[in-house]
Amino acid sequence: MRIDRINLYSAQLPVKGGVYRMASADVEALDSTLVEIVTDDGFAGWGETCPIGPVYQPHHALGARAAIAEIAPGLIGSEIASIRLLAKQMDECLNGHGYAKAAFDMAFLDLLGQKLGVPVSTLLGGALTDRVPAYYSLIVGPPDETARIAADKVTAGYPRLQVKIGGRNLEEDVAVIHKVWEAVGYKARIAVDGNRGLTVASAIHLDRLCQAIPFVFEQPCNTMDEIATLKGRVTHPVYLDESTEDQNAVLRAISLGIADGFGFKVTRLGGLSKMTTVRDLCAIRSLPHSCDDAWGGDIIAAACVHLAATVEPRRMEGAWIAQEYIKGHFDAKNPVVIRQGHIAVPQRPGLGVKPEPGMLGKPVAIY
Ligand code: 0XW
Ligand code: MG
Repeated sequence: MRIDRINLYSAQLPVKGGVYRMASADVEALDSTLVEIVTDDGFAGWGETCPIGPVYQPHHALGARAAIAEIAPGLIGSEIASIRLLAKQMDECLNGHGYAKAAFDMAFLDLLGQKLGVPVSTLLGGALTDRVPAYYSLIVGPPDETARIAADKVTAGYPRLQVKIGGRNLEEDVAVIHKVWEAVGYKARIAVDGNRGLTVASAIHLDRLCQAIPFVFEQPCNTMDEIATLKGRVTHPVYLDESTEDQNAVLRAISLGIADGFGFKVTRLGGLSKMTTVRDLCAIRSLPHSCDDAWGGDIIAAACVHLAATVEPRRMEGAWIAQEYIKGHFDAKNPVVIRQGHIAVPQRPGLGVKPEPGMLGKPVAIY
């Protein structure tokens, strides 16, 4: 099974409802990048990377495609057998750019799974469940409306809610947290996500003003150093998300003892294969985490769910997929869907999803 051709596609994903609002940015449409690896024995493997705009992380759509252009020619003719060898080959073509390499890593695993007749979750060590919990992300919004949506989502079956805050006055952020708690109470676990938007001082005030509400405080401040200063000064558990830019950042946060859990994103960490390492580090220290990505269609959704299925359920914070905020699916026959707040793990070989032929239009590049 050798790589014969690589097709590169771009897909526009408008945000359902108009805008997705976070402290760090408002986004209205996302530009997703997909790779299709075609092999000499007639298989096609898919990968995807979809930064949520150019300012959320040091990632952007054109950057992903430029990195792929640097790597793809060097992969033609390679055998799909050892994922580690393929990773080494990618590193020999381009330093860094894990979020672009992640799309290839997904496609390699998709191909290997199809060839061996096993789902990707098996290649990642094996599934512990056939259904993973999802969580709903409530965008930065007015307190009453946010609380109403929160209650609806709990009724719909979501076991966890993420409440976005930041980028506005403290009073509104505190009010939103109280209102959501009054609306859902213990019926859902709550994460309050600052998306890097608070100062250390605001984070400390918010923590005290919401003292009795059990939530985890996700990425309140911009840098890992700022977050490190919160240790011992806030009472809510602190989770890192955007600061964990690579495996080393995760290792550092765990060894410094400054993270009580994580929001992990598959592409940011360099792909599913690299995610298995941080998954296992978290297992050693009993640290909970999610399995998310910044955005994306069915390919990224499937990747997150396969990985989530391999995490010990008591530490699984949920898989976030963009389904609630995008229209339709790349794979209408076998879509990755949230039902009653949970997602069935694809059981077909490989990722178990394929964009319908022709739906992505012509490739933007062929290697
Ligand atoms: C909820 N998410 C996983 C989706 C958006 O990219 C933001 C992100 C987060 O937790 O920050
Ligand atoms: Mg987050």
